[in-house]
Amino acid sequence: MNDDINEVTADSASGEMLARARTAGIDTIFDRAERMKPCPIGVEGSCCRMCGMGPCRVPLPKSALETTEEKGQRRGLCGATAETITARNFARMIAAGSAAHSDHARKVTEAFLLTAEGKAAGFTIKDETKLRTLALDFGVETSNRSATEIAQDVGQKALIEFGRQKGELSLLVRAPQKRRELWCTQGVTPRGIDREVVETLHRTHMGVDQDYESLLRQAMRVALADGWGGSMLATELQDVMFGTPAPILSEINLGVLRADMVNVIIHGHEPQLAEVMATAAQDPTLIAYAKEQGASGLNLAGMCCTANEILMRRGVPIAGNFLQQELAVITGAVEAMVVDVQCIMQGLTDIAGCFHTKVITTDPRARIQGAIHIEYDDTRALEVAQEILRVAIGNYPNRPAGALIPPEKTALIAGFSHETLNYLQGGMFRASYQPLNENIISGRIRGVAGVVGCNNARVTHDSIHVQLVKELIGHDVLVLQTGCAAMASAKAGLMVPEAAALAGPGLRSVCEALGIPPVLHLGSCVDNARILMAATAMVKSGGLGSDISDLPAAGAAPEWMSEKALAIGQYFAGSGIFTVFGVSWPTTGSRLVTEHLFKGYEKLYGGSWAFESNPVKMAELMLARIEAKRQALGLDQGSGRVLYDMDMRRGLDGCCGGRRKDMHV
Ligand code: SF4
Ligand code: MSK
Repeated sequence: MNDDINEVTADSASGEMLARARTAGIDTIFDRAERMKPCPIGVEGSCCRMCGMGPCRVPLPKSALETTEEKGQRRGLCGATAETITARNFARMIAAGSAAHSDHARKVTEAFLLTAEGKAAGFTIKDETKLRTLALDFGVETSNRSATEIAQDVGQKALIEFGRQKGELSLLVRAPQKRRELWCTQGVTPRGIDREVVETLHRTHMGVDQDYESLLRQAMRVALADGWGGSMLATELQDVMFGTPAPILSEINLGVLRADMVNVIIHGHEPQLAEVMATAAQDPTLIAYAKEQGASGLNLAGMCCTANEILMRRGVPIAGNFLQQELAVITGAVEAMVVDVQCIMQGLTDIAGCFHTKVITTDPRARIQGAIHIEYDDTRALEVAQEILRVAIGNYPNRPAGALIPPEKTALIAGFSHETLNYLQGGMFRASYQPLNENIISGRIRGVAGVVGCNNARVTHDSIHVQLVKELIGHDVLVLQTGCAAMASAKAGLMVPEAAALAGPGLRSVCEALGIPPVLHLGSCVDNARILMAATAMVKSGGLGSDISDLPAAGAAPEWMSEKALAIGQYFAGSGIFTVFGVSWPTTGSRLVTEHLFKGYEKLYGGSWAFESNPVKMAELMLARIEAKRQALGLDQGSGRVLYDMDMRRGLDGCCGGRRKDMHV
């Protein structure tokens, strides 16, 4: 067991709870990670379990790699090569990640339709402007029609996206024209979301697609169906129903739990139940019941991406990110851990058994042995939320005497949706990405980075995230974040305007002028679609090329663990963004497959993958990419860092020696 807790987690609150667990002899994911090392064959993607003749293991030989691989000597029983096996495993992980995001989107679409039909009590259309914009993308008539009429048509059209058999997904229309043409040329334009997932599973079945380049092409198609399909739909419909996020102040870390209140943590991904629970937690009858039980009130806190959803729209505080779920229970101060889908550790129920915490599952797709199940239903959402809260309140008297809540909590500002970024830069009448582009052109901001993804118990919790993000902002790169990555930065104090002091001089001056942090929280895992929208808006604003791949931008998931993160990285790459992952890389079992993803994709898509576990080197890779793109755009050739006003912008075509011909496209 690693006695140096600083090597296990960079977060002191987590460290305190881990020490408490170890003193009490409670096993956590951190202990299991030390006892059980990853399978060396599985970690490189060299184990095939696609049929009953396997598993076939084709590990990378320590020597004579190229000779062995090129001769195709590493084969499974059926003759499948190491390349086929590795590419199939990779494609399946991406299909699973895409399926998770997209099944989330399906549930949201169903709730949206019920809302439009007036059958989901408690939900309304909160952002009619966004609804009307979405309607245009779906070709839904909006003039002289009520919001509910439009919403019904939008909901029906959205549902069709999942089962579409031919043609292409509707929201691809949002991507830059050049990118859409490239997808078409490469044969990766996604059709229906479900179709791409099913086809990926079919192609990776024993004895079907046995050409690694073809498999990796389908892996791209299914990932694009996630990014520009499932995830984008989820984000858009959630915003319409629950409100488009705007900057909001809140707090994060285990210190948001309250010693004197009934603590309820809501954990998972889908926002519907969390939204109504946030409403129900204000119910005077329930607060009175909590007081009857000896508490001073009800305290709702979030965890993982459900947390991000209700943080972004309601400012509900966050108790922690992925690796803190067990640690929250170990405080002994959590009456109920309410979960829906994705990233919920089965180990929770074991730990809850050591305390009084009730783990409550709410989704029929995600049952856990040892948990209480109270099923959520859109048609009786408030009723279910109230029932759950009553169970939690009734559990308060069972809280053990020795509950220990670490004091750490940090302020953060969240709520930076694509629309907010637009508004912040120009106000209501001149909302635009133009100022951001101009700051990039002038060199005050060198570029933009999306740092996303999970925690991973194989590396020091939060440490890689925070080091990477500090490096990037220190080099004047504006950082956009989602998921558990955003929470790591928030806990480290990087999501308040004062964090601009850690940024390079150019980025600092922009943050100070706008009053924003140098690290912006864009939301949950599905909200990576907001990053795609922001990148597209930058292209369409002009001056930075004609495609996402022209932008001085890069992506990273330094502590990834989920298959969803791989799907995100893949659609980033397919959208033209250079993307670096840390921890471990799942195709090292095949040099050819890895090379295709790291170099071949660059030629095919103008975006590619890279792997680097060291955060400083990871930042160097991203910065090198950003600088290379700046050079390709002809930036930094002379005039120094200046902010352009309107007159200067008008004169740009004539004064830059033709190096910015694309300014007004
Ligand atoms: Fe082995 Fe081929 Fe079956 Fe995979 S599909 S387990 S390589 S026999
Ligand atoms: S919750 S997918 S651990 S980001 Fe979206 Fe965090 Fe990764 Fe789950």
